[in-house]
Amino acid sequence: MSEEVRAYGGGVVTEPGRSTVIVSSMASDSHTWNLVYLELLVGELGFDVVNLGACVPDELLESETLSRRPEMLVLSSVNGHGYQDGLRVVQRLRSFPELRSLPIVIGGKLGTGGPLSEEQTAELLFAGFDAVFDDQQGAAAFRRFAAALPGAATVSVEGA
Ligand code: B12
Repeated sequence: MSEEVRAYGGGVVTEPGRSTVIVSSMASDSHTWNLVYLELLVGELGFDVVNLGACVPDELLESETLSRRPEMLVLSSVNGHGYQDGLRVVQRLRSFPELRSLPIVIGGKLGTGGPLSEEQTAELLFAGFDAVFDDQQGAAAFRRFAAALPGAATVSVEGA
């Protein structure tokens, strides 16, 4: 039987047989519409989406990711602390052997001084992210990345 639960800042939408993607904020960030946007975008690509909501403690992010074994973890931050939160969180996640090969990406407004520098982006990648989607890039690069995952539906991402 399929399950469908939607809640403000913490929705779960599942259908049998589809791969799951976790969308989440990090501990410092209370913004929520970015997460709603991502939930819809990732859902359009054919995934079930678990939206953990805003201000997610590191421990909850770890336990949800370990127990749900998603196809991808998408982190979003827009409050300017995404660079610091992301560095901490991805290193913690990658310390679990089960999560070493999980695709983990981050996007949004990640720094307080506009777009991240090349050095900051490289640091996030070196710390364990598979991709960094700072706001300047728009959604097209992210859609291409997600659409290439094995569980994605066959959808056109041209012009996204
Ligand atoms: C509404 C809002 C709030 C509300 C949030 C309510 C809620 N329930 O969400 C409240 C009042 C709580 C709030 C608080 C704060 N806010 Co505020 N907020 C906004 C505002 C006006 C709109 C955000 C929004 O909902 N946008 C709509 C969603 C759909 O779009 P989005 O968030 O921009 O996300 C887009 C992209 O970033 C991208 N994206 C995001 N994540 C990801 C991830 C991936 C993987 C990808 C591909 C793309 C992606 O896609 C989205 C769609 O295009 C913005 C300014 C603005 N006009 O954008 C400031 C803004 C985000 N806030 C800001 C700040 C500074 C704060 C506070 C720190 C203010 C303060 N001093 O207290 C606090 C932080 C609280 C916290 N602990 O996080 C700054 C952040 C600046 C920065 N990054 O350097 C902004 C940009 C305002 C500004 N120009 O200074 N805020």
